Amino acid sequence: MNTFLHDYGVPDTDTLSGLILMKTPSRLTGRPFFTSHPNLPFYGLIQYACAPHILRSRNRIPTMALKGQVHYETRGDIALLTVDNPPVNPLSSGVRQGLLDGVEKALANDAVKAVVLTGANRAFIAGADISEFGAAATAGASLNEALNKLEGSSKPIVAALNGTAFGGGLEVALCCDYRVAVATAPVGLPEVKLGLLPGAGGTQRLPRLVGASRALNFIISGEPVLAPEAAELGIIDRVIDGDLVDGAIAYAHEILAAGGKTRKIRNESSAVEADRGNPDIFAEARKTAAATMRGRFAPEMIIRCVEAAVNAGDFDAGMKVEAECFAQCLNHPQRQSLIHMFFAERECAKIPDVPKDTKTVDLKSAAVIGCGTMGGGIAMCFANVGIPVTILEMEQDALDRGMGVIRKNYERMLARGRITEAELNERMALLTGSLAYEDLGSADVVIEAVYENIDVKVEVFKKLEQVMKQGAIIASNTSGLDVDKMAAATSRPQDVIGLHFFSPANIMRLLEVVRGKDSSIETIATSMKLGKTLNKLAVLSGNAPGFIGNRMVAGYTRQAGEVILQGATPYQVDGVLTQFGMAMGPFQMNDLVGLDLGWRARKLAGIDPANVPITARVADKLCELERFGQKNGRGFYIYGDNSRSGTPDPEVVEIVEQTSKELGIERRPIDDDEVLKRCLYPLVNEGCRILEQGIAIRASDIDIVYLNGYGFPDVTGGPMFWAEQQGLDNVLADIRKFQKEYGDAWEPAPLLERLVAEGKGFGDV
Ligand code: 3H9
Repeated sequence: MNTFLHDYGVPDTDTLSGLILMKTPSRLTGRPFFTSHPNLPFYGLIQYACAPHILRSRNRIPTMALKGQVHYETRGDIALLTVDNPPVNPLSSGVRQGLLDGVEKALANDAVKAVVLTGANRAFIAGADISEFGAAATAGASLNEALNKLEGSSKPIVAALNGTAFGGGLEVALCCDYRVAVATAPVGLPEVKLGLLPGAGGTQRLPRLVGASRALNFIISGEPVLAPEAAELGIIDRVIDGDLVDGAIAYAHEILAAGGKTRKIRNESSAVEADRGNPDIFAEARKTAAATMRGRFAPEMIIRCVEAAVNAGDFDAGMKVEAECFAQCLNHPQRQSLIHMFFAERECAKIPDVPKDTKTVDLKSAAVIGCGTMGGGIAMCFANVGIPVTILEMEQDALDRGMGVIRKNYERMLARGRITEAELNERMALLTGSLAYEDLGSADVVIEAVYENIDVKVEVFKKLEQVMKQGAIIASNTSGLDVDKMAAATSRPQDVIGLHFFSPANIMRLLEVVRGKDSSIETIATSMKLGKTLNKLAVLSGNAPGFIGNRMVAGYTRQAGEVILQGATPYQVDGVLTQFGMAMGPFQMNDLVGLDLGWRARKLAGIDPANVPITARVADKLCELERFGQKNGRGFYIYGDNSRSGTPDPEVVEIVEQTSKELGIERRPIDDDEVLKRCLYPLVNEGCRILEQGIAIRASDIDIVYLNGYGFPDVTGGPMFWAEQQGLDNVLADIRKFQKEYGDAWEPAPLLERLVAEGKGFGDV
């Protein structure tokens, strides 16, 4: 019997028993990833889903011990059950068993008339225990048994949501008769973000409660709402002011006073009956899913489940469809990638030599140098979270221009309804412009975002050294320059760090935190915490040219440049990569960033056109024709008025063909498979070097960088995870082939060779 399916009560269907269980050796380790123990098949599945080092670090050793508990006490005629499984109360084995035991105990006690179920810690219940997916068999009740016990109770049960009620947590609440919550409790069914669906009855009970259309929006978006909005939707019966448990007990007494009726959602059918015979609801949901979740597998499964809730006839028939669709999601590679990303996001906050309890500074004020695209965006990040920020420019004109752009950005957000006018005014009031370095001195953190040139930056650091108060963090928003050189311009290198924001800084979630050789652990810990405060995903990188992201992307763009000279067109390359799932192709990216940046830098440096790298020749020619990219409406693509999606231009293809001819390169058809491999494998090869040199702490950190900073598709789990799924041996074989054909730029990374030779994966590094 499959452990996860058993624990969560999903039937072990044929589809499931043929799951990944006995399929192929693990791409991660090269070893078979199933075990011979009859109770352990899913241990293999999770090995497939997560990098092994993550598994090891999470110490998921097979154990029969129950995890988590549910406390039982009585308060008068009410039994109070409190889920306790820190930090976020997932439905681990002990919780499932505790729920079952608690309800049984309450039912057996004649003095108990009703039950209140709540959570200790900061959550009600955060859902199924994701770390149990595929872990060892656990003793105790399955989720199904626990839920049946709750739903079968003859005494009313009130779920009292003290905090997060997500996924299986909300599904537990939906098996209770009534639901109350504190106003701050987030309520949601985020399974879709993990490539799953609410598989504990959520797809069947929610439509019965709120109707199919609302349920579909709620489940497909995966976005949580706060309790007051959940109450408006009809999910929560009452929002409680004051003490939650007291309020819930009072609510239970009201129910008892009114006759003590139970209310089982499974028996409510009016909402779904009203939706029956209305296929538009599902057509609309499919349209939304296609627009917002392109290429995702789970949304269609969700729609089928809700269709079943409406049309299947009875509740149990709908539950059967849900179980089958859940199993398909569980079995899907997208689920593996997305769960890999879930753990990877949490792992990247963990830095081996920076203990969790390292002292950090509370950053209450900030300064930014430069009010251009990057500086302005970074200043907005601070203002968005209520931190006052002083912005320094050299000239009043530049300052006015920069502040104007920030205001325009906020006005655009206002027009789209993303902020209110009051918020716009509050945020603008947090921004102070200045032309004098002295005005920055009292800030807790300063980030320079000046021109990307090491000499310019060193000069800025010398000035900062003079004005910044002791203990302030002095940071550079460099995208790849030497942080140690900047630190050496000060007498306090321990306070210096790189904070590489990605453009547009106020939107992009990634923040590369770059530790210099002397950055103190306090500076590192404070900077990682700052990332969280600014709602960024902070990844620590070592100080090496290009850090993690830009160092890897160099090979990617170089290959894209090469394949178009050898026979592909920019539009073929972009098409292949967007088809793979990238947010945009390399030439679309060039147009977005601006082709003129490199061209101007080369001109400034006086580089002879004959010495310009061949892969930059086409872009330089386009610049000579004043085609700078999106900024002036023409680059590799032509952009209509204010349009961000360009149309291909035959003139560009002619320029590419002409350039091949000038360089004596014979053009030939290059198939899509080769285009894809030639663009993506340099990421993997360089990623291996970055890992081996300790610039990234773990392979999954590289995945995080690529997903959040470079538009790599999340359903692939990032370039390193994706490479393991292709088989590192296959990747290496292709890289060796390319080395023979295209030279030593393709020399395999030693780490890649070693892992393949030893049959290991990145988790073994
Ligand atoms: C599901 O429910 C399926 C069912 O429908 C069907 C079943 C048949 N399990 O994020 P944080 C860990 S699918 C296990 O840093 P925050 C997390 O790894 C599930 N562990 O805190 C971390 O561990 P560590 C649907 C979990 O306050 C620690 O808790 N539910 C789980 O920023 C703290 O997490 C979801 O998708 C879990 N479910 O955010 C909810 N959740 O310290 C997923 C967290 O060792 N979770 N952990 O690194 C979240 O969205 C956020 O964690 C939450 C707290 C909002 C709860």
